[in-house]
Amino acid sequence: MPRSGITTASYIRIIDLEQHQERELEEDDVNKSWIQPPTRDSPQRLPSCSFGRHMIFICCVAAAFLLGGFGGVFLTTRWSASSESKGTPITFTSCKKPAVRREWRSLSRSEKLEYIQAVQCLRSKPSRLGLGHTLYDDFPYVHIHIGNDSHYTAAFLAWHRYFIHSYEGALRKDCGYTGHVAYWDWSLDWEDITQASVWDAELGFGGNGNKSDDSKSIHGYCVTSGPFANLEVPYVEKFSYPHCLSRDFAHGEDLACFSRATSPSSIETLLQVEDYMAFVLGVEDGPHLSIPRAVHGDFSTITAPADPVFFLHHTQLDRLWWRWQQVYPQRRLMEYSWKATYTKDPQAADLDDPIRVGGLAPDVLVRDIMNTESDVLCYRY
Ligand SMILES: [Cu+2]
Repeated sequence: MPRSGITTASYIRIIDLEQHQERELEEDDVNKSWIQPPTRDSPQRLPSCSFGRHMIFICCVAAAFLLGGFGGVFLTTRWSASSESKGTPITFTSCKKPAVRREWRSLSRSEKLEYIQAVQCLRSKPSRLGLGHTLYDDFPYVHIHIGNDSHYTAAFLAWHRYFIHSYEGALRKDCGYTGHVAYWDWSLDWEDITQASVWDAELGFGGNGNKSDDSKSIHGYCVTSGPFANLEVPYVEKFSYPHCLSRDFAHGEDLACFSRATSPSSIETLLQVEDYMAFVLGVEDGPHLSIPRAVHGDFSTITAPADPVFFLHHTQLDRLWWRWQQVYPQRRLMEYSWKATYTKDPQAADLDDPIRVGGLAPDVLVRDIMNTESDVLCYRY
């Protein structure tokens, strides 16, 4: 019997948390995934650089680039309710000395070890949501149950900004970490992201899945080296499916294809985008998806925060947004438009929309976190 993976999906017994019963993982469950990774069994590993419905968004981004020169307002007219009509950026009073988030490889040996130990510590703390898993597991849980609605909406960057902040809060308050979350600048590794220092077995998060390990995995193989070796992950998306932390690095053409969106020139192009919606889409469909597609395993599911590298990846995406905002801070620190949620008939996004992280941290409004140097956040890059 095949072990795991999409083509073998019908063999996986899962606990459906919504139906409260055990059943088989069906193809349809997997099709809800926002990555839809292939398996090693599929004849064609991935359609090379084209991804079904995501192509629509890529086309939107391309259109935005084109329209930019002629007044990109056309694209956002329907969703333009909130951004500039709400006036100038708010001045914050209590953020006097913002924390500076740093790139992973700039951390000293002891700083890296302190970060890794704090992440491991989350596994020894009870769920803040009162669920039967650890504080570590609260994050993938909240990402699938709440954060998923932010994908392909105005809230994508904002929701994840606050989600990372909540994670940093847990590392510091629950696990005594004295530093700040770090980012992985994959544009420095884009020629082979599988060789990046974040995968180090001692001063990183472990490397590729181990093909000779037979334990239950998802979309890859168990990570058996490093500080997160044989880490037990309770969920795959909304389902109970205890398995090991899994990865299966892409290689060859696939890897080259995925890595393109993380190259320095791609990032520079992205930072030139004028319009907020086009920028968010460009980040989400570009580098945001590249890394999960290259890593596979848990990272390629919506419970991706089960892989600790998720947070370094998303902090880098947050840094891109910060850099984009810093180009025209007066305007962009309050620029927020498009649709509010990923539903059939969504409302226009508004700066007064709530950001909820299910009790991991207090609810806030989008306007509270647009500026990283707000009283709520207080950090910079
Ligand atoms: Cu997400």
